[in-house]
Amino acid sequence: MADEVVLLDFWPSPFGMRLRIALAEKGIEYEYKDEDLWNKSPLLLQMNPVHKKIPVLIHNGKPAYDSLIALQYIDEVWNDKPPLLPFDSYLTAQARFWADFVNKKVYQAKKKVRDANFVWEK
Ligand code: GS8
Repeated sequence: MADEVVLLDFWPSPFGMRLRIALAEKGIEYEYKDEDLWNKSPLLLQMNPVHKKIPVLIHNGKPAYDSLIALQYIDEVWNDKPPLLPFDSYLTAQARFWADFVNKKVYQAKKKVRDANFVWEK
């Protein structure tokens, strides 16, 4: 039976983009579902009941969430395709560091700008 893969996402999300790139790199076919984050679908609430956030990767009915965890899941499950992370442990550690840095610093900075209702044009 073919794998059933669904991605719950929101198109501008950098976290969703991670998984879209990973799925494309691995050549995995999937169904894309764009969520309205102001009116979350019952499927999102059911699949990610703890955080209620996108992205969620649903593989044969089972969810994997938090983009970095889902990324690792994709890499491990579709291991017949070239790996997403380097074999070298030091390079893998560096890649993980920068991914975590983006989560904690870059995204938070972007959120502060957005929340300050910054006006670009006057
Ligand atoms: C972050 C997901 C996230 O913030 C990950 O997957 O890496 N650490 C997580 N998702 C946001 C959309 S991206 O701006 C989200 O779902 N927000 C909805 C909410 O907070 O209710």
